[in-house]
Amino acid sequence: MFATLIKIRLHLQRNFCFLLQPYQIMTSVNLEAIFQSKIDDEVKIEPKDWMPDAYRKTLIRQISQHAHSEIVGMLPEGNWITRAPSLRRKLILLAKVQDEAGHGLYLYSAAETLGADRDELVQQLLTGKAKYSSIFNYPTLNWADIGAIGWLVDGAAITNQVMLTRTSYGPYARAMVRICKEESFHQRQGYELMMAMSFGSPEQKAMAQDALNRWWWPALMMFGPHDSESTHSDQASKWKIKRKSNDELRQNFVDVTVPQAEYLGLTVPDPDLRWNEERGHYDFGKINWDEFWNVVKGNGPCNRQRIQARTKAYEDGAWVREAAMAHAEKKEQRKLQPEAAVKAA
Ligand code: FAQ
Repeated sequence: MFATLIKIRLHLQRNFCFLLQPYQIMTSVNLEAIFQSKIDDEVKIEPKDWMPDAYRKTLIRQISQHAHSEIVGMLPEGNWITRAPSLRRKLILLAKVQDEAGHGLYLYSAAETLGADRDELVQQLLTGKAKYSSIFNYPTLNWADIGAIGWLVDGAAITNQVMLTRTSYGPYARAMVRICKEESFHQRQGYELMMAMSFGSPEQKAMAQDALNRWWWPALMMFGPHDSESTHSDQASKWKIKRKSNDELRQNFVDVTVPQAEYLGLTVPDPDLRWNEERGHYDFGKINWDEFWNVVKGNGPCNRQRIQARTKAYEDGAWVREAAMAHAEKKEQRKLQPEAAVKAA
């Protein structure tokens, strides 16, 4: 009965708060309760809604890390655009890498709706203050790596991001709908490339196997630490930012991907991998968490190279930002003083 009364009160406050008299100032406890009730009722949180500072901070952290991952993620594949073996493959790869840039753009924009300053976020990436996905610190050594990235890395990304289309923050959820559609194309092009290699010559098949050997474990690490070690998961789940845990998503990915490797005739590099009839899932071996944390802390095979490349891109792009600012200023002036602007021109 008491719970029902509270629910009714929250409903009235949430939907009819404009009727409240000015003297009825809501306490932060009230605001938090209204916020949580919206989350519980699957109502999306929008930029102008009240939200706890910690929710805003968590989202800015996660969305900006995600945006950084997208634009750093352009580098390992971008490296192969000039060396793609045919015009068809070059076009596909070019389009995919451009898509990743677009994903970065939507995500930085989503972070800006939370009051984050985009330039500050980029500075955090370039100075090593902000994280980005560990996976992009591994090198692309042969052409089959491009297939393995599409198949495994985009495959892991979709597994995680389909959940994020239902995340509680509206702009992030909506950005993820489009991103997932594109990632799904990326995953298919990667698998199609792996099929061409695996069903090709013995040398091509060996390249595909080598790529799988090197990308399998880093792909499993993309889902983050075990649930027991995950610092943000509990709170992120209460706020429905996350709807599945790191380990649940990792297991989903393994269950879906192992039969795909079997179809290709490739061997997953894990001697402990076997189907567990009782659990209805694959059991798999231990992840090397020392390697994971080492990469996350900046000591992976390509961390320095990646940040150097992003820093160069940022510096080389300074004139574009300056020109855009000057153009925006001119437009603003024209709006304020249309006649003076015409005379000056
Ligand atoms: N790498 O408490 P949790 C893509 C950090 S996009 C580096 O479990 P959370 C598309 C974590 O930040 C791939 N750091 O954290 C593409 C936290 O550190 P902090 C990126 C990691 O946030 C394809 C600490 O460990 N996707 O691939 C990693 O609840 C091909 C504790 O971890 C997203 O960003 C990692 N793998 O869960 C592009 C999706 N894992 O911040 C180009 C959105 C964890 O306290 C080519 N993000 N950490 O200093 C998420 O879903 C979550 O942030 C997780 C981590 C699941 C990544």
